[in-house]
Amino acid sequence: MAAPRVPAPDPNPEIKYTQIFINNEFVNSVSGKTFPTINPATGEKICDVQEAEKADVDKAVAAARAAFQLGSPWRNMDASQRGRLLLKLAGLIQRDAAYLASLETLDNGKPYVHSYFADVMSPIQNLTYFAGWCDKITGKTIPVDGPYFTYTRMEPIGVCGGIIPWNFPINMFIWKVAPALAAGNTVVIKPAEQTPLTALYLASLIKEAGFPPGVVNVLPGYGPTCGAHIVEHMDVDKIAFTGSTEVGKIIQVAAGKSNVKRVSLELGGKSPLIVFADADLDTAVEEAHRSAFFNQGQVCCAGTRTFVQEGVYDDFVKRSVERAMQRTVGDPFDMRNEHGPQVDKDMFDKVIRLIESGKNQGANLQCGGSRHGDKGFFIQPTVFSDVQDDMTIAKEEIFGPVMSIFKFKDMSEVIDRANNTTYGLSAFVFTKDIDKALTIANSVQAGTVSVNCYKPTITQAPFGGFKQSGHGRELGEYGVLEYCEVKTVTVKLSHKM
Ligand code: TXE
Repeated sequence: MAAPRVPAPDPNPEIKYTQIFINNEFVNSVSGKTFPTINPATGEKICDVQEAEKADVDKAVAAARAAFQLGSPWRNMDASQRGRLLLKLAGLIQRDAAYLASLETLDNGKPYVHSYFADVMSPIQNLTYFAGWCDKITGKTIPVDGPYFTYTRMEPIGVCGGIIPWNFPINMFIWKVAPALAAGNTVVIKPAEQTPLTALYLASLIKEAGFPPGVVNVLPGYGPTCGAHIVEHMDVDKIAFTGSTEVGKIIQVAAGKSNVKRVSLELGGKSPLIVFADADLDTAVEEAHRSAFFNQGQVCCAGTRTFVQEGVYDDFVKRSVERAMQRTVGDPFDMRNEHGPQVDKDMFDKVIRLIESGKNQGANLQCGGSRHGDKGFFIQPTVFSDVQDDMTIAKEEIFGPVMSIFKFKDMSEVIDRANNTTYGLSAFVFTKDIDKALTIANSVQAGTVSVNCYKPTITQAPFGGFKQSGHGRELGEYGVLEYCEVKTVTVKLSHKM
């Protein structure tokens, strides 16, 4: 199959929208405050964006509530028409694919080709998938005792708050908005403060697609102010959050303290990637590399603990180091580069601190280990071997381009060690033996398991965490059901029938 053609990037995309989006209008913040967004490849400011705080959240929630009232254009709309609007939005994203991918690369720093596929093509697929759900979210009839007719209705929950991170800004936006709208909810969404620009452009496309005012509202701002107020708001019915476990815990408490709003959390991970000695080593090395370094390692389901069986350990380390050293790092608009900067200075500092801890605690630094270049937030692809389970890099989520390789002897040992973490998002196993593959698949505490591939997220299949990686599921049928309330209706009949 021929590789899909990627349109050329625009390294200087015009910044069209920097205001808050409420009721299908772009407006300034009530306080008049703004905040800067930075180009991670240079460390320079791109522009200032209006900063939403409590008063802006109140306005947005009121707009979303009004749009959700019974009798509103949105509530009266046929489900099939909701699907057509989602498809229209997908078409507009496709029309502006090169622009959106360029804007994302500018704001987030990820290589343009990755912006194009992971943050434009993938969201289009998601929208198309969830568009199909709109008129297929059905209830049941239930054979109850006595002269009654009982059925269930799947109803929208109401005003849904979305709080999203910066690692896949467009994708995360669509993961929250598409299933919420498919189920008939309205949305107030806060993009991450590091990457507000594509969310604001998407807002303009939502208006252009024809969604009624108030159905989607976009609030750029900071977590402890804007985000926290969405979470504690008494008129928000559900929060869907992707981000750190630390903030996930705060959100769950705040939801409970306010109005017991529904919560779904997709948090961090420390996922094991297990390579048995009988694995196809070429595949295992390449997929382990992709799993550790894709998106500069800023992936919640990255395989950040690479367990390799002793017979192939040295060979695997050697080949993984060669592959990491070939990784092309630099200007994310240059389509030859596979690797860009970390998203901001805080994340850069965190990753460097964790790399230093690996060096200090005795892990064997095979390559990388420092910053790349002299501007922006680039870090060299880094490989540590001889990593021990009690080292900080074995326990903390690094969220950077660091592969940590551990040695193991046998099945029961590797299962225990794989599960010895507070997280439980994904796991990966490489072996030619179906018995070993399924033993691992059934034993690891993880929401998704990939066998002989790195495939943690699939549009049609549920994704989410065990343990402190969160709860609730996104994508697939489970993803849309997270945005529904089940109502049971019972009708008294004159006699049993
Ligand atoms: O996350 P935060 P940060 C992990 C990863 C990373 C670490 C910190 O290990 O290094 O988290 O990243 C908003 N109330 N992940 O600081 O703070 C915030 O504005 C409400 C894994 O970026 O959790 C942003 O929109 N909202 C992860 C979002 O939460 C709050 C992706 C995420 O920010 C808030 C990102 C508050 N009190 C980081 N505080 C994944 N699961 O993919 C912050 N926010």
